[in-house]
Amino acid sequence: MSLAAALKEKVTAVVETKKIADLQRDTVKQEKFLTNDLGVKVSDTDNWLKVTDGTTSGPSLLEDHIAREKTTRFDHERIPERVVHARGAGAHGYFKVHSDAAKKYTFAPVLTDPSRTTSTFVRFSTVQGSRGSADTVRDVRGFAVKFYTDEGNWDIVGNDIPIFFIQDAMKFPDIVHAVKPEPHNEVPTGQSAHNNFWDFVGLQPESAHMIMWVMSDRGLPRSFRMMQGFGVNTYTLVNAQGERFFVKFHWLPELGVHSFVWDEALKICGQDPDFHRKDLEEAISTGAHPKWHFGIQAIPEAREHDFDFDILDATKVWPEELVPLEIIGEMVLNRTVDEYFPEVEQVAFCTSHIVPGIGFSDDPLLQGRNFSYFDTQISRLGVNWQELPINRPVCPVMNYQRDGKARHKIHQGTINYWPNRAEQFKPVPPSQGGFAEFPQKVAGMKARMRGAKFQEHFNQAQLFFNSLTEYEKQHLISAISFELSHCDDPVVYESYTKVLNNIDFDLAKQVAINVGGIVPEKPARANHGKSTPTLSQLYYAPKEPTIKSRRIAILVADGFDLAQVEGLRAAIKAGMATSWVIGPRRGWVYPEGAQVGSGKGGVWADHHYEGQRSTLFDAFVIPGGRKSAEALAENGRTIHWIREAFGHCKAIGAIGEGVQFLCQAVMLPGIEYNTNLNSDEVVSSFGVVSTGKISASTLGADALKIGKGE
Ligand code: HDE
Repeated sequence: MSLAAALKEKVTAVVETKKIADLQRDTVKQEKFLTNDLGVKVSDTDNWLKVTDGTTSGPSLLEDHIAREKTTRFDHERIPERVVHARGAGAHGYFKVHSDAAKKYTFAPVLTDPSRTTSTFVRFSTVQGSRGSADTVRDVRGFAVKFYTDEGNWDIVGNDIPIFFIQDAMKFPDIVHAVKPEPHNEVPTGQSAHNNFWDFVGLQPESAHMIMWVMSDRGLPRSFRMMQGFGVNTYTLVNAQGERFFVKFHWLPELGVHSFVWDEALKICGQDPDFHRKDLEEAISTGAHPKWHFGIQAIPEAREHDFDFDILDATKVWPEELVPLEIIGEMVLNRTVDEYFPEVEQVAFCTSHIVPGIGFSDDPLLQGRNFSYFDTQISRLGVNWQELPINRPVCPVMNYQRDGKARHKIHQGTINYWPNRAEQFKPVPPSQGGFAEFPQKVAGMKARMRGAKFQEHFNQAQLFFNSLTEYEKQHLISAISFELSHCDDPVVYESYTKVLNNIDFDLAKQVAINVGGIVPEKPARANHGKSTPTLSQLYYAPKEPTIKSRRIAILVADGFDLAQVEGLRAAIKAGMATSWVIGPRRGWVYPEGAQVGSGKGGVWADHHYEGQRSTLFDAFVIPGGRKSAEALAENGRTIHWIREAFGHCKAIGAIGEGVQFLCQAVMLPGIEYNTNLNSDEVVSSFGVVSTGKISASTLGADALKIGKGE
């Protein structure tokens, strides 16, 4: 089914969750006629009311209330974009826990009742770019989840990276000003490659660990569906016995963690700036519903100080050897939005949205966030933003908060205060579900300070770098070199080399050489040599290789082998991937034996060779058919498709005469080809190849899967 057809079908799709049912209240049932905003039928929406002598048009009349309404509404269509995370995409889904295993940590039913299905809405985003910026830039990705629980809304406003740039919320305006476009010329868009950002992080070494992550392949996710998600901050859970635990929340993608190589990501920014947004829509609409496992790391209150880092410091991970990750549930996204603005643009997340059984910690970043999100929503959406359809809870809301701009609710009765003689909506004791703070003992002096363990910034940056594979390290070195090469102030790139020298001597040396910095003579600090497997993204490759939801291009010209193409498409469909025929024109392409232009007996090519680029697909197959292979070999653009895909380590398969074209295109005579694979085997081998994105030099011949003509 085409994407357009799949989206149409969704209009009548089954309502699955409470939130979707709730949204139906505001979903417009389409009528056949046009009205103004007040329901008066409109006879002409194309011509402003004018004075005319019957042949010429005279001045337009202010009196035209229909034209004025249309124009005024248009003039006010925009709201302020989010100050960060302006560019995003969203989808609906549901969350379930596998058992009541988390009861030892919390009494929150959303985390402990396996009979429940909780509606969720997720918004993914980039951080730096404005609303119209490209999807595939190097950046952190937002991963914000709203749970519409029966006890009220709970938000985990997280990222795809487990740590953050700064330790204290008071530094947030500074880091954001530094990374955003520079004030004098509003440059650059969607990039951190500029003087101000690297100046700031050079002077703020607490960001060193986060820089390692963003400059690694994590900064270039292949898809929102192939990213981990993290709550980042330290939250708390409280169980029925009143015991408290510090926790970190994790999302693990079913499809594994995968990234672009930098060259692909750069090109896609221009070739298809909406790549991630469309990828999410395509996967959900074609039935490959994105899924994440949900896990928690928990530390009992009594062990808070047992670690050599502060567990409330958001620039540190909790290594899984020290604090194991327990998988307790899963989330599936199964519905695209109906309309972007009321759902994705108006959704408002707040870290302060929690439900009984879940609590905050003294993490100084979280404490500031708890103030900032509510505040920012007032500026974006007005004080009654909680009433917007996408934000309102699925359980009753009853209180004495009233009025304000754009109030929707109408309360009956004479009372809008508490206490009142009628005892309307009474406070609920904790034993009956009322929220109560954990009775935490607090003593101390007021001071602007950070804890002693907050002063150490490089141990975990080193741990991360040491844990990467060789090719991941190379990618990271190239990324920092790219960024610092875009900084033209020597003070900036020279000082960042000094920061890197605290992490790894070779890393610092290589970057300094690449960007014209001062090459260090000795390490500023010894490398502790420790590593841990869970930090490399290769660790998250799916246990069973899969091609699910991958985009596979079949490159043909007239004269291709029809049986092979049909076999390939069936095998691709069976693996829940999508196949795309790329041909000399969009329209019918004819197999061996058929007359070109006869209008039947061919396959429909989805795109012309110039209509797409290799970067937009995960794998490629060239079927047999002598004439088809010869025509492909004579075309510069199709040769480029294959060479570029090979350079990006994509899986490439060929069958029959297609093998000859492939060998010619990549011009690598030393490669040993496996010529004994049939269509099914070629397609299933793609899963193996696509589990790790590694550089061409290290992957080499494995990227080529070549089959015989079956
Ligand atoms: Fe945010 N952040 N943030 N942030 N953040 C916003 O809220 C803020 C931080 C994150 O899809 C804003 O609604 C402060 C960490 C996501 O709608 C704002 C601090 C993490 C989103 C804000 C942080 C995030 C935001 C802007 C430091 C990862 C997009 C618009 C103390 C855990 C949510 C808005 C969406 C958005 C403030 C740091 C994630 C201004 C003060 C750490 C995913 O309120």
